[in-house]
Amino acid sequence: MNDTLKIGITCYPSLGGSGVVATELGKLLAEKGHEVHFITHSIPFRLGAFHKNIHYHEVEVSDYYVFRYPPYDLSLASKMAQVVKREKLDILHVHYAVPHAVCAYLAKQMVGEDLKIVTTLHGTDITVLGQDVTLKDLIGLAINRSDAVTAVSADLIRQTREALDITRDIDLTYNFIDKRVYYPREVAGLRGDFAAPDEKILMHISNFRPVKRVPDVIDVFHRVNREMPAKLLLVGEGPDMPKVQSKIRELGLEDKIHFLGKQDEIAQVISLADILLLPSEKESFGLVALEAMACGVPTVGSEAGGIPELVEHGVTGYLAPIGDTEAMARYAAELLRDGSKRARMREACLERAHTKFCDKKITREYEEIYYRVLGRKQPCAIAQG
Ligand code: GMT
Repeated sequence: MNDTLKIGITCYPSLGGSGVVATELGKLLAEKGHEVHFITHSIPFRLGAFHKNIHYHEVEVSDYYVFRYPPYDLSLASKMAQVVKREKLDILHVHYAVPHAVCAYLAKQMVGEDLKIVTTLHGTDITVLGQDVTLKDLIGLAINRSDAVTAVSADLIRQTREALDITRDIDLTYNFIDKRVYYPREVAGLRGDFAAPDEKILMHISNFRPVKRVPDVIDVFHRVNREMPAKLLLVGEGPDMPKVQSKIRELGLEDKIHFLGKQDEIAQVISLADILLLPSEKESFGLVALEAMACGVPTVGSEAGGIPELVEHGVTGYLAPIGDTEAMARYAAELLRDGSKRARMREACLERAHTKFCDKKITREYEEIYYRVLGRKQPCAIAQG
């Protein structure tokens, strides 16, 4: 029997941290010799270079004129079943419950019990959609029928139990970053493009959805800027952009804030910052804070969801209650004034990112789950790899 596995991965390929983590996991699994099959509607944006163990299967959706809405979920379930049968996959690992875990359940009905399903919960699939009466029971079904369920923070496990009345085991598997990509970059030359030598740089990166509370970012920056020369760099875009722009105009901060839009080279961009701001209202994990941590940049943000499991208050950043922009600004200003504290935090950030959230460690945790649900013994070489 071959020791390595054949793993299908489904995720949102074109947006969000869940897609990033799923793609990075697939790449690391492939590097370890597993055969990885992405089953998605487009090529995951972080997939990068060709790798012999990585395959991509595009989900095509019927546009038959009778359908008012193209039946993506049904096409995905059928595609999953086809790929499982043809490629003899052992596992389908789906990221984000809706619709992926539901589709995987349907695919399993088509191919039989030998197929094992691992579902990873990422955030609003539980904290928002789990409250939606039109989806709640379906999400509960998909979670209960998965062979293993993982969540990216202990807080998300707690919320899953509460929102959906789930009692089954859920494994905690934190998100991770690829340390070959996320490390402090040399950007001294670039800093001058955005800030004068005496100015501090604060940064926010998100999809500008209401849950991110980007107006709070502006408020925190406004308070910090009253105390010291500073610039704010905003990375990303999304629905709250008009609200954010009008708040900036209202406060007369146009000259102090740069919009960088969507960026690919996140490690390089984050390395420009002295502090990352993350005042979210919901955040099951907050991958961007881990990306910043791995680049040596502390986060000042809210205590929402899983953020306190990632950012250790007073050690790798500072956290305040959701909406308490005054406290966040106070913490940010204190840290920006104190160079030696920033240097200590930077070291603590690097240490924490590379130990607790180490890519190799977390890939091994997922592999252990795969072998467990398959009832197979994990080969030593893979466990130690
Ligand atoms: O749940 C979402 O709104 C989107 C999702 C995503 O695809 O980025 O974000 C969630 O998953 C990320 C990866 O695990 C986490 O880092 C984010 O904290 C989480 N977002 C929320 O909980 C709002």
